[in-house]
Amino acid sequence: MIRFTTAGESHGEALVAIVEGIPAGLIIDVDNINLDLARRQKGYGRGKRMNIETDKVKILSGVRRYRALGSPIAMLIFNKDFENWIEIMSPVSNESDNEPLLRPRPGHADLPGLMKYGLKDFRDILERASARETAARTAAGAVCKAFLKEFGISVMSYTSQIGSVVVEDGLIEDEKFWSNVESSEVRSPDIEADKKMKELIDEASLKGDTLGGKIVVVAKNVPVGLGSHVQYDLKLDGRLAQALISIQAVKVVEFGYGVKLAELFGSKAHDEIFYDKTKGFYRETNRAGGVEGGMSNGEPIVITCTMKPIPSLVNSLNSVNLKTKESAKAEAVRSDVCAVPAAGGVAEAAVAVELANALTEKFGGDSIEDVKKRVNDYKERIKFI
Ligand code: EPS
Repeated sequence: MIRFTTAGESHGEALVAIVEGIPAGLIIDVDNINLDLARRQKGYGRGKRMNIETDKVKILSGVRRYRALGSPIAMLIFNKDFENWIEIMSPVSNESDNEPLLRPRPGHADLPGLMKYGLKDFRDILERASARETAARTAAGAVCKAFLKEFGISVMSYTSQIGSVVVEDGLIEDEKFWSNVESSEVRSPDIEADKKMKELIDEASLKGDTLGGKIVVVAKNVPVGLGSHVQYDLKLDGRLAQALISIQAVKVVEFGYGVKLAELFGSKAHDEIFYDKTKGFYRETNRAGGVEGGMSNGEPIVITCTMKPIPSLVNSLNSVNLKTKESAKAEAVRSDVCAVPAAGGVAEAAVAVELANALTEKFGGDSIEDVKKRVNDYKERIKFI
């Protein structure tokens, strides 16, 4: 089983990720993890915090001489900004004379968190609720991506919508498509859309407003049969959906045609099955998005995530002062105008962890060579059933 946990507050000293279950022998390349962290920091519409941080991981355990030991891999990402917050965030002193945050932001964890945990200053909630935590998830995901790569499985993402600007076609088999994505500041495959998205982000920024959008995550070369139809919590789509919807601001997760399926006749909603002597079973469409009956079906897994506009607005929404109970504008805290491009890398990480977990569930873990052998045997068995 591959699983991970994270710790850390946005302006605390560091973020922590602990990944368990990575088979021994897997090569762990810190530079690759750092590349994913850098991708997460980029994106048109990011806030000023990203000028302060240069996220890099320090591996504390579970790796020796570049190879996983099979023991928990603990990783640390220092928050450079901590030095500006030592007084406010110190776990060992009470010297700060900072006023508590009292005007909760609608759409954020501030108010429900404060009520649930019986606290008085909603900084105690926002620090952990912040999307800063996704840096730790990205590090965990990068380790899982390295594991998946051993089996030829790749996980990529692109931005398909920001505000009202929509990218129509996802030519996911086209290499140019992906190189456009990686060179676009909004991770759009379409140069025209890239321009319009940036204009819209500028407009939102000028108005003190924010923007959401859609990300498409694509996992290729996933073997048939990850996940299972036999129990609700084994279904691969259910597990992927949970991992993705837990990303800050993600409100909708769709597989393949997703919500569009509601308007179609059944005859146009599924992927008919064909057989060819050399290819074996194949499909001409991928409306299911690579998952049928809670199992991967060998087609690319295609998932669209909708992200709401970030609820930290410079031009704040109406709220209430927790002390006086009078109407007041919500606290305006530093934030991003649009984090959709950054969220692509986070969504890749979430998918990578779930796929890596499902892979070890089916084929076992412990040693990377053992897993490879079992995957190859299985692929041989199902080749021409
Ligand atoms: C983020 C760091 C945060 C925010 C953002 C994401 O840094 P700071 O609060 O110091 O500006 O920029 O978090 C949010 C959007 C949010 O609502 O919490 C990051 O590292 O991604």
